[in-house]
Amino acid sequence: MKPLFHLLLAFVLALIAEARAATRPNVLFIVADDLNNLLGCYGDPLAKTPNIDKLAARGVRFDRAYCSFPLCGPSRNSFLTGLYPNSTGILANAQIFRQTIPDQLSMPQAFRQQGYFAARVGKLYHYNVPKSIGTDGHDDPASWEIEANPAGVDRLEEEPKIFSLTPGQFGGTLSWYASPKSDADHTDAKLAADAEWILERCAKDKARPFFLAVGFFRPHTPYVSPEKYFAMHPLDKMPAAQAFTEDQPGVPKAALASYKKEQDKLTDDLRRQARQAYNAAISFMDAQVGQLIGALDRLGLAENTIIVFTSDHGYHVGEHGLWQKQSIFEESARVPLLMVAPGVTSKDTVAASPVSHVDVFPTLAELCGVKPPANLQGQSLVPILKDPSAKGRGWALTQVVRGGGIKRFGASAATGDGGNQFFGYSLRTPRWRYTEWAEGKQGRQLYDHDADQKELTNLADKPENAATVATLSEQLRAAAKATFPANGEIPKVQPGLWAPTLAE
Ligand SMILES: [Ca+2]
Repeated sequence: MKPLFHLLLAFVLALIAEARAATRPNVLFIVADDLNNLLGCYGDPLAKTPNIDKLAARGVRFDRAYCSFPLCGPSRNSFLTGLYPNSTGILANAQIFRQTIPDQLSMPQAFRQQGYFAARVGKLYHYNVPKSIGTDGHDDPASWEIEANPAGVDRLEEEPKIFSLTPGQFGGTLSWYASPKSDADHTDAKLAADAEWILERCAKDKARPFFLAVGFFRPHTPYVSPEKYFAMHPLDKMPAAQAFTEDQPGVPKAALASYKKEQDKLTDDLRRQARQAYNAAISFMDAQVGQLIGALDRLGLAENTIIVFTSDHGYHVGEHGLWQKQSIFEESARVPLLMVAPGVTSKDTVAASPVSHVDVFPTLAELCGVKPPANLQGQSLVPILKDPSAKGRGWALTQVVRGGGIKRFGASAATGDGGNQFFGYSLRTPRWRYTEWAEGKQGRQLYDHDADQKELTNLADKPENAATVATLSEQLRAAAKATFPANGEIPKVQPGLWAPTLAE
């Protein structure tokens, strides 16, 4: 009798474990690199993004979602830990929070520790693009059980053919190439294929729910994609004069400090080409999102899988005379954010209240019954997912570092020996964007989004706005103060802690 009883007990326990696993939803977390909101579902008339648009229609599209810092490394360390950069201590690229707050649980690590299978395909923490493609980048091994780092022809063969504003440089410089090779030859398609391979195995073995994070490298420079995506965006349809520099006299110098001298080389023709290549890279990445969601549907996983799609930060394509990232104007601070949560979200809904990347971790934790670390700084978006008209916190804060030269700021900011460096903080409410540089000592900006969505008229110094500025300034300072850890100190990079070294 005894062995039979034990057998029966084991059987019942296995059934209970399986039932519990089945009730916990999977997570498919998709991040694009340097993608702004120039997408069909966000109303861009030039975008060709049918797959991302279809994904948006499956759930909630957050219309006002913002990164916490418009640069890869600081932003990714922030949303993967659910802490603002002032609490991760990561204010520059090429670092990982294990060097500053080594005991902090990352989002995928928390899921892992509580029964999830966590896997990474491509860029989740910081990578040097394109040089680190095919490596682990500045990854956190504790976050994942499996990592996949495929590299395609864009990294391995085509670099000598890429046009660049500064020849030979691709990662931080506007650069592009229409490749004669197929989708399948390129890195992002290989990522989608690897992710599909993992999904196939997850579909066969449902003992544990999964947290699959897929980080595409496009549309980050170099804008390399197959020729057919360039053909989808004819050059003569691309805007030439994208630089709206009329507003520059009314703007603090720090607001425009992400400007790069090499961008003076841009002619109208080159601006058209750059925009074509950026749009093409988005369309190529969109096709890979389609592959991924198609696999989820084909494998019968969609009904129990939460899907999140976002980008690490926004991106300028000429607004205010700026290109790329590291500004805290709307185009650089704003990110796409789509969430589909079966049984929670309704189809084709839009949430208008401002939300932040730091809200993603508490949201997924609540949806999946995962206990998050006690020091998370965001809000759960579950009430907004259920009712997209819900207000939530009602604002989002984005931060950037200035001073000491934008190229060099990273190293010293991270070690905390600030020098001449100062912060810019920008607060977004439903109506206003309000920005303070060095607590106002280096300037302020106020934009009324009800009247000026392109942020062309700085209202901060107009006497009639004094009361609005005072209210927003108080709100911004309280929000900024709450981005620090309890002891008020930005954690410093500690020598000897995990510091990934890469071949290049
Ligand atoms: Ca990025």
